Amino acid sequence: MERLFHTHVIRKSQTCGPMWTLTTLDPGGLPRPEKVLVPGVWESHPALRRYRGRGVYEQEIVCGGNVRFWFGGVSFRACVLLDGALLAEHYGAYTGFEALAAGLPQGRHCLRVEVDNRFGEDSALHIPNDYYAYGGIHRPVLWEEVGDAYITRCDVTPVLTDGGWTARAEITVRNLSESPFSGAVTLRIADSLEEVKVTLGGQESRAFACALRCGQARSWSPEDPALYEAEAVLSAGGKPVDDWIDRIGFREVRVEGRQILLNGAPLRLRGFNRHEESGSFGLAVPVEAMMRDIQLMREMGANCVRTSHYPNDPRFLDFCDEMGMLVWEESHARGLSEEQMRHPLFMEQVRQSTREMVAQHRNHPSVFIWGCLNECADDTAYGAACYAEILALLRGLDPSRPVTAALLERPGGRVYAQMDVVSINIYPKWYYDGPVEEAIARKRREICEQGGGDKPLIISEIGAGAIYGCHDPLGEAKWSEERQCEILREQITAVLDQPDLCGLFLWQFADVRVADEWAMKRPRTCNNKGVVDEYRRPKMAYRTVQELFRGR
Ligand code: ADA
Repeated sequence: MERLFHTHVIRKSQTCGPMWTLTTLDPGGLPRPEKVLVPGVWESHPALRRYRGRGVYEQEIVCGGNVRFWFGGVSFRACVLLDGALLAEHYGAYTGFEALAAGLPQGRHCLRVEVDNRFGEDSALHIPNDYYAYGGIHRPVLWEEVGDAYITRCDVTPVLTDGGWTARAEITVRNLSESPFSGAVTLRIADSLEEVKVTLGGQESRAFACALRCGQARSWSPEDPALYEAEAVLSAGGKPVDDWIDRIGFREVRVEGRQILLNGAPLRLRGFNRHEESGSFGLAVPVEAMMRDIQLMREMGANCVRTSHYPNDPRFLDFCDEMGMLVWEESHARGLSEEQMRHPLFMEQVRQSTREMVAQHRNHPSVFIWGCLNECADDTAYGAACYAEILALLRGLDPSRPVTAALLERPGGRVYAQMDVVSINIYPKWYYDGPVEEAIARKRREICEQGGGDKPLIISEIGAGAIYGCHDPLGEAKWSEERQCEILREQITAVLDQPDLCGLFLWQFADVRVADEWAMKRPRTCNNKGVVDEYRRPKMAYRTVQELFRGR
């Protein structure tokens, strides 16, 4: 399933069967086509552990009429063909996309997805980096039969007024036919219902607005994550023709002075950075493992997670909604210099990741803040202009959430004043010596000088490495579990002791594989700063974090 609940009752929607035929096209691939499981990354196949190249996935589907395929995530270039005709192309592993085939004759059709994870000139965001750029169809694929008019989106924003909650909605309807469409769309949330007339010209797509009073709705919060179904039904001539079901929660996020308020109460963040990766499954994290990750983080006393450094699987966000885990979600981009930001495709690829993230995930109540451009060149005029544009894009797409960006610890930052919440990544005791308090104080001074002193401040990364099973009873050797515990103790205590900080996201929840090009900086070709290793075996730091997080 693409989500953790049914998204359609009227529309015929199903997941493509799990077995696909994979043919690899480049050296180091498979000698002959093989059956593989989707979702999955090809690195899970023992023979393709280090394959970087092209792979063709094929499957036969019996369908007809207007068929809408939905790809939750393909890493990281995709080209979709049906019976040899091109339906869609997509760049970027971490957001979904549609491929539409209109007016198909009923019968067997060959769906072919050409996937490519080679680095190259056309890729500004997927580059050799401190996490792995996997290959494959790593999230579910759906196929749906739709009529000429169907719902493509339903955005719901909870608004708190004197009389309680109101749900403001925009429902986008698309008409595939050349002739005009006229009908109605109804939106139902709990006991409230609202109907809006829909008229569309030939081949037009448009959003229709409505507002539902949901005065009695319970608020969503980490302690009581109350969820509601929002069901939009499109009808023509009084008959239902399509539907769109999502889950929403009523909560308000606001910045006031140096605090982030959730339903009026200040947030104290104690959480983790987490890459979407799990042991031998790579980027195709099974749902069972997603849920367990949240349980592990919760058991350590965390109340939030940052989806570093890209949008995550919507099922992970569904779990967070359900379990009351707050989420910082960010669009894709990590650690790019000004030169890399000047890549001719850089901005367009970041804009696309940002637009798709907000369009696809805005209804998740757990997402309390949007982020972008982790550790890029915020210290140059050109870089700062890129930040300004993407922060403005985020605000324009969704004015209901604050925006931020996790910035590298270095002097000369120019974008603090442009963010609703200032966030910094710092590694005292790991990359350099000196007291943690001093590192924070130094950063604070700079932020104040650059116009960000009156804003909330989050330590978006702080942490230390340890190789699972590596011990030094004296606690002196870096990479030992003992030393990691010591450093994390100092870092966490220093941050949580400062009441005017909003809190921290530890770097990181679990060890992750990194690009081969990073191997000389990263033992085991992994980023080993996890509190658990890539198989979720707890390091000694698990208990340390638990003691410190739970004690607050
Ligand atoms: C940065 C970066 C992370 C990771 C981390 C580290 O802050 O944002 O992706 O690379 O450093 O481990 O050094």
